[in-house]
Amino acid sequence: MKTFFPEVSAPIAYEGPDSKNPLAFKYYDANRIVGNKTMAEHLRIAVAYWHTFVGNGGDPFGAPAYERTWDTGSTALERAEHRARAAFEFFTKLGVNFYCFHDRDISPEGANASEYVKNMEHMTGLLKALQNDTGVKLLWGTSNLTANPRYTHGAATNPDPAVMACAALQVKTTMDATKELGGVNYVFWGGREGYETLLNTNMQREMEQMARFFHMVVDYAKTTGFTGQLLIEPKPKEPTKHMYDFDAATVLGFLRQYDLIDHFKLNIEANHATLAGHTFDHDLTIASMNGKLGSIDANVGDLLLGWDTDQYALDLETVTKCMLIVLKQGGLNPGGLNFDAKVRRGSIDGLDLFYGHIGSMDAFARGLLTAQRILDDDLLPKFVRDRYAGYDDGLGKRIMDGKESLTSLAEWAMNHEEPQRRSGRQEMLENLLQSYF
Ligand code: XLS
Ligand code: NI
Ligand code: NI
Repeated sequence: MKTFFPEVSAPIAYEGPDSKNPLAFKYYDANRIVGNKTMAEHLRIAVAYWHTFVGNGGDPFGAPAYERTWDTGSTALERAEHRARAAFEFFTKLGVNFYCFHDRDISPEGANASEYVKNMEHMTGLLKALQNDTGVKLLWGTSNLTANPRYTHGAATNPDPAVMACAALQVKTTMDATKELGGVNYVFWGGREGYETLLNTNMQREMEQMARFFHMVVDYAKTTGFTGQLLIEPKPKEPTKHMYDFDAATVLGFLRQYDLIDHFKLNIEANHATLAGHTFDHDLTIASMNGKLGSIDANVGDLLLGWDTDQYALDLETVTKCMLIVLKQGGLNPGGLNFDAKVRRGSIDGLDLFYGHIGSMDAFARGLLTAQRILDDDLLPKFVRDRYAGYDDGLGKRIMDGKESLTSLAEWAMNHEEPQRRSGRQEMLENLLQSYF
């Protein structure tokens, strides 16, 4: 049988922190028990089909830069088949259990709607067979509602309802495929759900359209018995200047306003959080404290560049803070860590795809181990708990129990000394965090 990654002959093995083998894991040890489950169960790592097998290294200044061994075949469908076989060879050799796709990543759009549906059915059949052969599972599916020029002014938020109908066809078809493949989540990222200028835009109507669309999605999932978790992935800008799903807090407000809050969770992407002017752990925390952190797009941006560079996350502090939040909420299942990341344009070999994933899998494994140690030691969490202890009893508890009023508190302040000031100990805590690395 043809192999697409001949440079990697055996599955990537765990060799431990002292290994200098670039094709080995130093920290990611799938079956190692951390706390109450294995590393693989904690991390639920997924490969992103689009960046890894479709991305061609092209950018606004240059043509495609990669020559992929799987990008061969006389028809688009044949090329899609080769790509699928390459993808499953990659998953197996890397040793990951999950993958994620957009409809257009796995299957050619075709010349019209019925060709689109036919191609999707064909490719779903092939992916199902490959899943059965390898045991690799689908973490989530999604529809690409950004690339086709018909979506220039939005999909569900387009002023033309005929465009919403096209989006409906894609979401219905992709959700059917996701269900058929046993996918446990379905993601919505609204890249063109937003606007460029209010001179031509009725924002209120567009938001109402988007809400209606999501209600139709919820109804469809119910009637077809798709039980996967529905997820919305916030992003503030790019490709559209103003995007409605700006960040976690904005999406939560939208879901509450339009009575959708019970049906969706969030898929938080690191690079999107930083584009919104937040840190990754800020948006993770907003989602998690609302019981809505469903899944994660694990990547990182470049703070010197102002766009979604989608790089493999390596920074230990960032990944540790992420895993702390995940551990504290008891895990991500059925979500996971989708590596929504790509190699740089100059990294032209298939082998580079392995290096990118290996490095970031190791980083998240270290992040997990470090976060578990931090929780076990209970020094950092205890500091935060103690900081709010005033609200655990006495005056603070009475306030939170609704037993005080503005008047009674004012009187309390009149009868007491100025509050004692306390240091936030930021530098001490930063040093403590460093001591774990
Ligand atoms: C783009 C998004 C996209 C989603 C899936 O910025 O990250 O890749 O994850 O549509
Ligand atoms: Ni993403
Ligand atoms: Ni992104």
